Amino acid sequence: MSRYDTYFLMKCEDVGDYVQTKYPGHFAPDAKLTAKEIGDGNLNYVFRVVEEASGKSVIVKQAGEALRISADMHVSTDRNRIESEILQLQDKYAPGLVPKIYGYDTVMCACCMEDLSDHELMRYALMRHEIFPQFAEDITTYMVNTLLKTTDVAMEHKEKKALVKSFINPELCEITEDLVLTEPYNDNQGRNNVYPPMADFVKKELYGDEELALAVAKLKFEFMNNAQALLHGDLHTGSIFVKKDSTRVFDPEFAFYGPMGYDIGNVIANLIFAWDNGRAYGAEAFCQWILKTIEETVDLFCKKFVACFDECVTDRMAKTPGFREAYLASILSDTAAYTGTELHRRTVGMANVKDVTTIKDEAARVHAEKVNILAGKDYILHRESFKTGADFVAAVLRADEAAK
Ligand code: SR1
Ligand code: MG
Repeated sequence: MSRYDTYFLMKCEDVGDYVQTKYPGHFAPDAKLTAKEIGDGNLNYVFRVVEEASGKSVIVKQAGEALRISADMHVSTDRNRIESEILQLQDKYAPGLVPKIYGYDTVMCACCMEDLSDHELMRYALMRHEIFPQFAEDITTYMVNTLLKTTDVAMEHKEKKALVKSFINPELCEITEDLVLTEPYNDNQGRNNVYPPMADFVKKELYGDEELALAVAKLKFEFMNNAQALLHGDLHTGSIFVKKDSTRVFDPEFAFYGPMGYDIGNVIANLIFAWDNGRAYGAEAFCQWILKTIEETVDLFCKKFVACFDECVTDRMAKTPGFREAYLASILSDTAAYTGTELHRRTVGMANVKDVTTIKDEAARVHAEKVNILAGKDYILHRESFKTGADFVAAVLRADEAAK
C-alpha cells in the first residue's frame, strides 16, 4: 500500500515523495527534492521537481477533477492518459519535437516527463517580441509527420481505426465544439468574454451574421465527423516550448482523430495574436518576422506534405494522379477556416489570449480585436481561395486596413 493508491489532488509538498515512490531510481534515495507548481494552462496542475544539489529535475503533470479555469467545469481525468500516450506516439513520428514521457499513473492521473526549463513558453517569448528563426521549419516537420503519417493515406486502415478508437476524446472535444465552434457566434451559454468597447461590433459581425453562422455550422460537423488524422487538438503558442534552436510541442490532451487543418489553423491564428501584440506596441521588425513565419509555415507545410505523401502513401487509390493535390487543397481550405474560428473564439470566447488582453491602450486593443474578427471572417467565408502562404498573410493585411 502507498498513499498514492487512491486519487487525490497533490500539493507541492507531496510531489517530491510521489516521484521517489513512483519513479525510484530517477533521483538518489536520499535526494533533497523541492517542488513548485508552474502550471499556466486552463486545466491541469504542473509541478517542477528539482534536486537542488545536482540541478536534475522532472515535471509531474496532474489532472484535477475540476478545471482550473472554472470550478464548475468537470472533465474526465483520463485526459492525462491520452496526453501521455500521444506524446509517446508522437516521439516516434516527430523525434526531438516533443518532451520525453517517463511514465503515466492511472490512479493519480499524473504523468512524469522531461523538464524543458531550458526552453520557454512560446506565447510569453512572443509577447516580448522575440523571434525564433527555426520555428516554421520545426513546426511544419512536426505537423507533417504527426498528421499525414496517422491518416488512411499512410496507415493500414484497421490499425488507423484502432487509433481512432483509442483516442476518442468526447469530453475534451465537447469543450472545443462549444467554446470554439458554437459560443463565439451566439453566446448561447452567456459566458463569452467580450471587451466592452467591442460589444456592438461583435453583435453585428459575429452574432448577427447568418452566412457566417452557416459556414461555422458546417465546420463544426466537419470537426466532429472527419476522422482524418491524429490531431494535437490545441496547438496554440501556450502548447509550444521554444528556444532559439529548438521547438517542443506539449500538452496534447485535446488530441483526437479530426481534420488536420484544425491544428495548422490554430498555429496560424496564434501567430496572428502575436502580430496583434507586436503591432500594438510598434514592434515592426517582429511583425515582419511573424508575417514571414505565417507564410513559411503554410508553404513549408505544403512542400513537406508533398514529399512525405510520396514517401509514405500506401493506399492504392490515394496514389491516383490528382488525388494528392485535391487532398492538400482540402487541407488548406480547412486550415483557413479553422484559423478563422480560433481567431474568433480567442477574441470573444471564454478562453482569451494574453497577447491581446494585455494590450493596454484601448484603441490599440480595439484595433487588434477588429483585425481578428475581420480576418477570421475572411478565412472562413473565402476558405477555398487560400492556397499559399502569401494568401494567408494578405488576409491579415486586408483586415488591418479594414479595421482602421
Ligand atoms: C475550459 S478549457 C479552455 C481552453 O483551454 C484549453 O487550452 C483549450 O484551448 C480550451 O478551449
Ligand atoms: Mg493546454
